[in-house]
Amino acid sequence: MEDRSDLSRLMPLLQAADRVVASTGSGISAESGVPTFRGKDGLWKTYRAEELATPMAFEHNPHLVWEWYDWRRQLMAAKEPNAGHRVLAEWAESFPSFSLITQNIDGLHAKAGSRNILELHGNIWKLRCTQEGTLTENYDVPLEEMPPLCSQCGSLLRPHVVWFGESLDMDILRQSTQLSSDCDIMFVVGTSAIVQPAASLPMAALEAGAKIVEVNPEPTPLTPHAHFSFRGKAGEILPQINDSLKQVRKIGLPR
Ligand code: BJW
Repeated sequence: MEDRSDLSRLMPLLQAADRVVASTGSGISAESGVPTFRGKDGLWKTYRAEELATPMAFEHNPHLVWEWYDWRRQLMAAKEPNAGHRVLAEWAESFPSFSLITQNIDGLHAKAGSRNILELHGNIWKLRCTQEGTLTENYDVPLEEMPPLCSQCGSLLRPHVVWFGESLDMDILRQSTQLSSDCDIMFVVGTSAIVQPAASLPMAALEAGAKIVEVNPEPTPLTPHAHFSFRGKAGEILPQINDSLKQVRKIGLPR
């Protein structure tokens, strides 16, 4: 059986690839110290998602939900991107076309230097007026008023994130689906691959004939479908892949 973690098999594909997409989840930020959602140290081992990350929870108790987000903002503000984020930022210049799609709201890809990031689940550093829908960037930690109110109309602000049962931004989802269906290689990094519709993007890529490269210390529902499966941390595996790619570009593929 083929070794699905064989870098020498991946290199020719990567060297020839014109359109590369990376789709990331909370696992890529784990080495920066941002907790993932599920798993043994996941955020929701301590906080129940149904209580906090839903529109109903916010309607019922905005103060409690905002306390959770304010705590997470404080935690994230102090974190720095890691080697995994930095490789993906570098890849914008390494391929004819490179696109970055993330489920993360922490802003660490941007902090690493990535641009034009498709943020499927929003961004914790943006606040949205519940009345007018206007967006404001806000980096205050902790927030000055709790819960925060719109400076224009005085209505309640909410985090600009996508909660369970809410629709994703249609334009971002459309672009992400299009890029996934049009790529040669898709890297799927640090996601449990269970939350929809994000989990459907690699399947769209697969159906369109792309190669799937998964980077995750644990198996996921995507693993059986992936052409390559690197079982390890993003901050270690992505630099290894990047170093091999640079080597191959410099001295050519071994005969
Ligand atoms: C490492 C690592 C290292 C660790 N290196 N890797 C039944 C009822 C109601 C709804 C549904 C239903 N069935 C399906 C749905 C739809 C629902 C859904 O998918 N639910 C599933 C749980 C089944 N989806 C939605 O509701 C979405 N909207 C939607 O579908 O609208 C239409 C609709 C409406 C109503 C009904 C049905 C359809 C919206 C989803 C929004 C998700 N929002 C959150 C919160 C964002 C805000 C916030 O952060 O507070 O997004 S939930 C949470 O999960 C967050 C994440 O982006 C998302 C994905 O998590 P992720 O990133 O994969 O993290 P983990 O923890 O799951 O995995 C981490 C991975 O990293 C692990 O695999 C580790 O091994 C790995 N790892 N260290 C690399 N160093």
